[in-house]
Amino acid sequence: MANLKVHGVSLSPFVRKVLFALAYKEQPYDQVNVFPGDTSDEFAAISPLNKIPVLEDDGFTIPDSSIILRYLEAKFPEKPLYPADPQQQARACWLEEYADTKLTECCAGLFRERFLARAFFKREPDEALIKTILTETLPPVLDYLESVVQAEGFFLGDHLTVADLGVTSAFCAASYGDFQPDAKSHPKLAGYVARAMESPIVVERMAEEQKAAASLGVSSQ
Ligand SMILES: N[C@@H](CCC(=O)N[C@@H](CS)C(=O)NCC(=O)O)C(=O)O
Repeated sequence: MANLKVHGVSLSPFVRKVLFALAYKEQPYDQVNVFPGDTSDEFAAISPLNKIPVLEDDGFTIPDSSIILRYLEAKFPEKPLYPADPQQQARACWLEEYADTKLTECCAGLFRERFLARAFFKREPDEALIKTILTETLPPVLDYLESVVQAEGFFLGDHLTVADLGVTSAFCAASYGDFQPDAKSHPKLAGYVARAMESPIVVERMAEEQKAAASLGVSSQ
């Protein structure tokens, strides 16, 4: 049994971000399937904002995916996720934050309406909301990412950073909503997302998610 435990379901973009980091750092873990919105006293005690994920390490608990990534970096510094250069590090953290907020808002909306609506909530998708995301909310976000992503390699160039984990996790959510950036309008970003989705850690995680979703009764079939 692993000392590390991740509380949260795999389909959450923030849980996925942490699971990417654990896979990259080759750390075994156990997972406790806590759903978003868990209001139990037990969960509130380890997650004061009632959000997933929470990381548990031998009895120590810490919430929030970005803080968890910093903890993992401090505890397992091999294969760093943060550039040593202060400006590159700040950029990586900013892009992680941008992905966690603005990008995830759009991608999680597509995931919820195009996948979860029927598969989990047993309702019809909100087509008006999907249209607003695709035509109004998401395009400027894609424009911004296109202006900062590198044409080759990882998001910031030669090394994988927390920016990659945040951005890729959000686009994994969007992929459930059949969305990926268009190579005509956003060629660098489309190339980056295609490379990221083919990387072994992402391929393996998405395969695990299919199994996790089936076991949680979430299925598009
Ligand atoms: N900043 C947090 C955000 C976590 C978050 O919003 N998690 C969602 C699930 S994807 C959640 O638990 N929502 C429940 C709620 O807001 O009540 C992080 O990075 O971990």
